[in-house]
Amino acid sequence: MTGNLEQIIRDAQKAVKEAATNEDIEKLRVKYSGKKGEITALLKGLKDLPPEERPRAGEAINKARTQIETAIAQAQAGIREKTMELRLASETLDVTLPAEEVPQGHTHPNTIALEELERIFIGMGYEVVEGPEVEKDYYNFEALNIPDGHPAKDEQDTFYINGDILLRTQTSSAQVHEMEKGRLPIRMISPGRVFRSDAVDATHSPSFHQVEGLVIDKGITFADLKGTLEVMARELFGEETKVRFRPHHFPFTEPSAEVDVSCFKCGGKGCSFCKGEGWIEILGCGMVHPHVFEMNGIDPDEYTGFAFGVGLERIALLKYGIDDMRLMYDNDIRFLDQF
Ligand code: 2U9
Repeated sequence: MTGNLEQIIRDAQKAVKEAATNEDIEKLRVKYSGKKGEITALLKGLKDLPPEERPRAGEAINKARTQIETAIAQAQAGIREKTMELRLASETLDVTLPAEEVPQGHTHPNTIALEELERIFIGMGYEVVEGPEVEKDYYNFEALNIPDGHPAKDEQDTFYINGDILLRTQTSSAQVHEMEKGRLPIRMISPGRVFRSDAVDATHSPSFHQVEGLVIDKGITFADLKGTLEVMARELFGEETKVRFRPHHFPFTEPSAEVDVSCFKCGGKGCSFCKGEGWIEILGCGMVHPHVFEMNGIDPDEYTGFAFGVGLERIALLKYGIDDMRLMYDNDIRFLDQF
């Protein structure tokens, strides 16, 4: 019996030593201490021994069981330790390696152009005031001297929501809200999205962005308008830029003008960019029409003012030499990545 036990212990210890995985160990535990295990069988066999031999045999078997179970527990601890070592080795971080590059977002060319315009006008003491995109006919047309039946109203293919509620066709509507507050003087720009029922092509979109400016104070003249837009043009397109005012007509300004800048590609000599003209049209402007003042409760004999409107996409396309406005709305990463 004792000889047999010693053999079992030796075999078990050898097998445990050779076991490489938790599964191997578990098999050995079952083999020796499981319900049908060798040690369990010996313990069950005690009852067949003469009663006087049972205590000694029982003690020997229990000692053997403890020895085998201790070997198993040690082997399990060893495997746990080895597994942890392998895991730590495989998860080791080299903190000196350069970090993986995370793709960065880019500022949209429209946003770059807007931020530049805001910087220029804030620098001249203007406030930036946004207004609602859904407007009443009054704020978009009537208060800007565009009554029902006026050709300018029919020309601007307006998206009507219902009755006299529409999607604004110009951000001047935000400036009417500001005039309505009755706080003068006003020095403001209104950037924002506008809507016109235009077919999409390289230079048109049913939704684009404007920045419109409005200055109202006592003694404001066309010279102030010219000086302001010259500063803007030089900041936007470079110190050498010249500005030209051509007479035009808008219902909300009188007199009105369209403004060209000298071509910043050829310096005004004429090239493919300015189509040989030497000049590039950038905006419309004028002195606020007396009717607009009267509609908004401002005395045109006491106050004068100027206004201008810039198409933001137009400025961005010109500045970055982009030849198709549709690129501005596609959100193609290959386009946006370049800014
Ligand atoms: C008030 C009175 C007058 C704003 C003005 C323009 C001229 C103009 C266009 C530029 C390109 C629109 O985006 S565009 O198609 N705008 O030419 N806008 S004067 O005049 C105002 C504004 C507010 C109270």
